[in-house]
Amino acid sequence: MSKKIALITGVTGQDGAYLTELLLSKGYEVHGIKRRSSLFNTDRIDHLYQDPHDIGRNLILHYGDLSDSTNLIRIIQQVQPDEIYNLGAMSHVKVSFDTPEYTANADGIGTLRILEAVRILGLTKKTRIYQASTSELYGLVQAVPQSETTPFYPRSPYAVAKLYAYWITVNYREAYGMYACNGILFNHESPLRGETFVTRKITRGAAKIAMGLQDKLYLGNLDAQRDWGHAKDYVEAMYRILQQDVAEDYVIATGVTTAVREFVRMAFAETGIVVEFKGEGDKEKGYVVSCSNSAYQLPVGKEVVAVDPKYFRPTEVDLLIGDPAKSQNQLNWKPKYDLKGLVQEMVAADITLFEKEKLLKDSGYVIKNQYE
Ligand code: NDP
Ligand code: GDR
Repeated sequence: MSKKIALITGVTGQDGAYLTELLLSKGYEVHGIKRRSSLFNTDRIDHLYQDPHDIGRNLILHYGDLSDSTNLIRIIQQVQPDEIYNLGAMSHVKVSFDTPEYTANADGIGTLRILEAVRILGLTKKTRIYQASTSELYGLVQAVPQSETTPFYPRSPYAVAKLYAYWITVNYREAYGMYACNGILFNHESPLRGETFVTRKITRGAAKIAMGLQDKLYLGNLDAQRDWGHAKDYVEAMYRILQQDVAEDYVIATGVTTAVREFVRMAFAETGIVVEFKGEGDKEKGYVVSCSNSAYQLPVGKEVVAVDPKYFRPTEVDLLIGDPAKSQNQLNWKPKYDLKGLVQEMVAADITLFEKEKLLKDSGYVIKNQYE
């Protein structure tokens, strides 16, 4: 049997990297769409990438953008994929308030462009499409836990764009009989998570503070509650969603929710620092209660976390907790990681990352600071 061909948009992102790894391990030929950038942007998949001159390579990258139908049609025509995973998106909720039109174009209309390309090229019976939908669709809490039947109430330009993408996927499935599905994925994280999402910001901050490379960590709303899983588990669910007899939409979640504040405590605890919070709202701060970190002793009472209202969102999503019953029953999907394991892996990876930085700093090299 000839090998299956997959096309991934957003291949350079967190999920794109784990999904590429998974599909390659299953014998797929994987094509990815990457954006042109003034710097290399393939860090997350460089370990999988093969020299373009190698014959028989099974990971092939194409330049493209979800805002440009011409390149999408050309690439899909050339690749003739069995499966398309549409993971490309401006995926930062807070930034979507700053770039709402671009977000609508890439995240909303971008999905239409993919569906329409498949239709125009006559591939509706051949190509299966996965759309990266999101728990942000639930937005303002209507009911918990949130399932496939819970009403949507998006709370950001990002979520509104993704709502369009959700429904246009359903519409193309119903109108043209396409195998097109939404995975409504709740937050999923990993050491590859973008540095400006809250979990990674916290694990990086905890690692740097514990190593004497940073003084304090500034955060926004500590009360928000999220259902956090591991990206490695979630790409397995994406794959399974496209292997069913009938195309359907699925919630992918752990069913456990945790506040940002608790994530902070867990991450610092991994470095030997016990943090306690005092105060309220934007006056709330996190203080060191004890420090058993052998490498770098922090004094008890030191303020290591503070709230900066600049990270608050104009409209917030307060509580997400998913009901994974359908995916457990129909996809036989169950996460392998729990939150503790996820936090441990993320903090350990960031400590390793900053050990390199510390070595350079101690040897007299200037380390650049990157703030968010
Ligand atoms: P990332 O932000 O890590 O990756 C996004 C990817 O999309 C990157 O490869 C990025 O390219 C690419 N991209 C951005 N804009 C465009 C564009 N205009 N055209 C083509 N590609 C573009 O996101 P994740 O991997 O975390 O998420 C994957 C998808 O799943 C996204 O659609 C996200 O909205 C959605 N999602 C994520 C969840 C999560 O918790 N991680 C939960 C639910 C849904 P570049 O590297 O050049 O920036
Ligand atoms: P989210 O993830 O908005 O849920 O979207 P993010 O990690 O950005 O925020 C989670 C919660 O933490 C609060 N928060 C902060 N967030 C950030 N980024 N920075 C901070 O300093 C901070 N302090 C508190 C936020 O207010 C929020 O409540 C992610 C993205 O991956 C989306 O693409 C995806 O669709 C959803 O998850 C599911």
